[in-house]
Amino acid sequence: MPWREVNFDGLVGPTHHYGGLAPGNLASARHGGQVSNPRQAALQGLAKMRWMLDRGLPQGVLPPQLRPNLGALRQLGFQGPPQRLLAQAWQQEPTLFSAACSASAMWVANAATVIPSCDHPQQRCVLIPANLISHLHRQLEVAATYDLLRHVFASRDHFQVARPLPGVAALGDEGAANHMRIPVPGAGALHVFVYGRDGDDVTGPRRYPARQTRHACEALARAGNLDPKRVLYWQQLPDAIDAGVFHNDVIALSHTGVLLCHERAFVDQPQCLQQLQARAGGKLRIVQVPEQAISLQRAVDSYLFNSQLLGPVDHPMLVLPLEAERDAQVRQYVEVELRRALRLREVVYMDLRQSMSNGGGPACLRLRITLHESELNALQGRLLLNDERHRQLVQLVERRYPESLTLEQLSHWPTAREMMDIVAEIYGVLDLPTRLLERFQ
Ligand code: SUG
Repeated sequence: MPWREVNFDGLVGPTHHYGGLAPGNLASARHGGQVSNPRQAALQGLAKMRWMLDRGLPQGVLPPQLRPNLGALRQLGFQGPPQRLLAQAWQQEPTLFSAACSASAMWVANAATVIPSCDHPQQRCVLIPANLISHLHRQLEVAATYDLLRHVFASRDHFQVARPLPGVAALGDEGAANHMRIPVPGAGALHVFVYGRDGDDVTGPRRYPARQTRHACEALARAGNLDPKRVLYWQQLPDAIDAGVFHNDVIALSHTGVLLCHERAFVDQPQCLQQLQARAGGKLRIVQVPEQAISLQRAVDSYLFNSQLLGPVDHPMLVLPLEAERDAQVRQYVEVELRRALRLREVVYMDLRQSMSNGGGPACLRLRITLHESELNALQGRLLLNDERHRQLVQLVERRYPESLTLEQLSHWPTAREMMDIVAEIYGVLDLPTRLLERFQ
């Protein structure tokens, strides 16, 4: 098989904390201010990567970004040597300080939109970093993500790393979390782009922000040179956004030949699904979870849809968060209905509670990139995991990551510097140049 789907998971950074920074993301709001455990957070993510390796699935890793982001604090007007800069920012603007310390780059499903070379007329894999303009702490990821992707996917023969879309509200883009690439067995792939807002449209959500726009989706499809006949644009149901569906991957997921979604995910859903099936020549398995079986609210609270469908198309595996198992109604639905409807060979519930408390489930933590064998060989850095590299990362985390962290601790320069050193060590393990860290200084 020359093309393979590789899951690149974001390694949780040592400054992982609960900033309460993301309105509309209910878990983030609920846990804001709690004490975090960065070590456990990173180990939980690494355990998911280990599970993938044990099943022979290719698994990559993307490093955390350097935090606290001193460069961003300077840009925000704080001055002086690091100890003064950090102390002032913490005392005067704790929310800005939290944003500059956020480990949110771990949710790499928001890092970029990816169009693999098998879908591209010139056989180029296109990566478009998301502009993440909806929140400061997320927007601060963008420049470094761009630099990282430019380094890792440097080969011009294989890859094109585009610039993020211009950072204006009309072009809000949150990456792969709002894009479903659905390969149709024997007939190429279809691309569904999901948006929450279309221009000045007044039919959008009332309580919470819509993060992705239709204009952004259209620009992404153009940038990826996609054949318009293979692209669909769907609007998120405003009620779903208001119920906490801040990204499409909180309410729908796809795999080769499969779409699984809640009944109340999209505007004009019956027509959307009909059109999709027609474009696929009737070859898709589309499973809708009815409101009566699992309410929208239950779906958001359990993160049922923020799962990963993996492996063989006939009998895939499903990776869900532990929260889905803990809800008896959801578990029952998975074990009976989904096992049958998706012909699942294995169901596993992963403890990712440290990330989940910030609204980041299994699917948020990974960016899917379908790569040709020759592209895999062209990657720079040691980002593809094997037993040895996985072990190195686990040991590093166990040796250096803090077990408990409050934001205030990061306002002390020695602690902040220690966190920055840890990230530099991770770059060493992954064979990434430290020049990629310079823009934070
Ligand atoms: O953007 N949480 C992230 C979670 C991203 C989940 N990603 C996907 N669904 N693909 C967000 O809302 C919370 C950070 C804090 O509150 O400290 C946060 O940014």
